Amino acid sequence: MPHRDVHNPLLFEIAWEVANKVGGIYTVIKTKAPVTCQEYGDRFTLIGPLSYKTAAAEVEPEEPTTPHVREVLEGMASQGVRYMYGRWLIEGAPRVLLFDTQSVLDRMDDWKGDLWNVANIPSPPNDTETNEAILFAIIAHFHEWLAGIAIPLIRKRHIDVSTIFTTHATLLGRYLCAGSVDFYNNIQNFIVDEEAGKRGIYHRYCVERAASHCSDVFTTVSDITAYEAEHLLKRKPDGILPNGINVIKFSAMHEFQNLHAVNKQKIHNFVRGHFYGYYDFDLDNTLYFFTAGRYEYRNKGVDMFIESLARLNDRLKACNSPMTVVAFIIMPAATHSFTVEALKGQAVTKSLQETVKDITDKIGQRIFEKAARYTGGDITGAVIDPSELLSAEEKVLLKRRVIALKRSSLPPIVTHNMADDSNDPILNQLRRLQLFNNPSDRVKVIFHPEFLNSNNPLIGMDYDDFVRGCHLGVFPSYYEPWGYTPAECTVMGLPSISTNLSGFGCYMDETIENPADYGIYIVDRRMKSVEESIQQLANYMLTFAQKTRRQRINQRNRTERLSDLLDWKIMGMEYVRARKLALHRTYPDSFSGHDLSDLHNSKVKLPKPLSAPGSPRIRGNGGYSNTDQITNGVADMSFNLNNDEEDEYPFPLPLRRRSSASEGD
Ligand code: G6P
Ligand code: 1S3
Repeated sequence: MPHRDVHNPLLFEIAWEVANKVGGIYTVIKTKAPVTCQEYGDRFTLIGPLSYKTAAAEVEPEEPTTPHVREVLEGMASQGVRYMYGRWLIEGAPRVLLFDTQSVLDRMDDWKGDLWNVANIPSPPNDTETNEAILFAIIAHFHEWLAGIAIPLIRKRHIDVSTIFTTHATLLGRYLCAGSVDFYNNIQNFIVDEEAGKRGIYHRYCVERAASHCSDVFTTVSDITAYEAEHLLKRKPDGILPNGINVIKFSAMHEFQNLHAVNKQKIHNFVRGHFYGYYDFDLDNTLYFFTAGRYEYRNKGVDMFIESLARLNDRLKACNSPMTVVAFIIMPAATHSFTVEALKGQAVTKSLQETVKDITDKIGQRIFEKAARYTGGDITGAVIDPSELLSAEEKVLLKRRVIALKRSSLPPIVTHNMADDSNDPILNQLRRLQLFNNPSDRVKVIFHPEFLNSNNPLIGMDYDDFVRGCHLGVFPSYYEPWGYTPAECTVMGLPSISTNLSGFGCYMDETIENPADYGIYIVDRRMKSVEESIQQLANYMLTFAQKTRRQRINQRNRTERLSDLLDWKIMGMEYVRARKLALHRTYPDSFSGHDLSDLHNSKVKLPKPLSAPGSPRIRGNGGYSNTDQITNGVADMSFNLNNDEEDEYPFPLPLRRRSSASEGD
């Protein structure tokens, strides 16, 4: 038995999305890995399920170097457990251990019995997701109910391990919000067992609730989800572990602005094709707004986005605005294929472009020949006679291309043939509000029911590039424990709209004196009626649409400056605290003499810098050091305004210090 060293513990972090992309938790695990690797080195291992489809590309297999890990794994292998051990091919190259749950299928009934006998958690036979989770569970820092099954068993069997459970949402909260209940105003009143039972998720709820109660430290990702957990899981979280992100800093500020311009051109190309025949608006006065994410119509606030777009359309028309807003909705749904109409638009526009290029090349060649042969007389007549610029053949070709651009139908509001077109909530709302891409509309809409990638024949761009090319991300979520989409916008220097029902929105609101100055707009969905929130969202979009280009450029600079605030170098400190607290609770004798309250108030050391500091500075020395003070998870930051960038009035206000009180109630 290896000697227990609580001051240099081994850390295992367990989640269903380790090297296995399903949703937002994959981003948490992957982007946080570099800071955790830096802190724990070889003592850190991530544990997840083995998906042969993705693991081959994500993991480089290697032998375990630590003797007791090797021993344990050999013991498991001898009992038929299949696994893959190696380095995850991401920044930080953490060690990963992926288990093939199918290899222990024959033991499922034993373990289900165990779960019932030891922890009184039921598990019905036909819930495959729960069954897989039962085959998988192990030790230490667990993310979500799917990974948390081991926690009650560890507790009941007094296994010598310190456990943390982080929930990134609650099962019941997500279900309740997706329905038509007034969730936040009734949160105290739900009879949780009954609500879970009605939705067929009672056994899953039991796992989640047991994991939250049996863990040494229970955490979630935001105050709003902590509030939800307190009422629905009946344990108040010990702390909040907000989600960070990996910030890529360009050496020059203009670099990300250039990327915006380059990627905007690519979106322009798609828009020219999509609106062919009705492409009568000025791209120089066109703004690209978008929303993206999993298709949770109400939870992700798409309903509110569309409603507000209709209001924006009316208001832009009413004030005779020269601006056009093209609003993209990127949310995967069941589809059959791209529509012929959408593909045709790109094809005919491309043909026109190629023909024009061909003809202009030839015209250039002809002018050159004539100019080179010029021997005297009227230069204009001899060299650049306009009537001779185009040959008869070229004129015909050009006419054919232009005629091909004619169409009898309006530019489509959706790019794909939907599997269930007539019941699709997004399409039905667009129809009800008559957002049909009429020429008179100042707001055009494009629903792209598939995630983006660079091989896409319509918008051939990866998601990040698409975001960079847009002007504003709009995420008016009703249920959003954190919300990576607006955070990703921020680090790419793109203004965004979120809500005070999203973890990200609340965090920014608590942290920044006046978030809108930085391009962080937060819709109030807590204290306002639905109608008022819709109006507020429409107002934000209108105000944004009325900005000059210069103002937009300035605002993007400010938004980008916030990125260090979201960096794992800062956010990761909360994980450090949670681990300390867990160790204190599990092994109090090893920490005698240390005041536990210290964990909340003391100076916590930051790991060594991973890269050069960005513009929001840790006050005092302009860079991270081991002695920088972190208070309540947010560095004591000041903004360096003495830089070369031009900024306009009002100058950004100082960051607000985060209060220790939760705003969740
Ligand atoms: C970036 C580029 C500028 C360009 C601007 C367009 O800042 O560096 O050259 O003019 O984007 O901004 P807009 O908000 O109009 O897309
Ligand atoms: C959850 O993923 P979701 O989109 O289902 O976890 C994410 C990571 O913590 C979080 O950003 C998101 O709000 C949650 O909802």
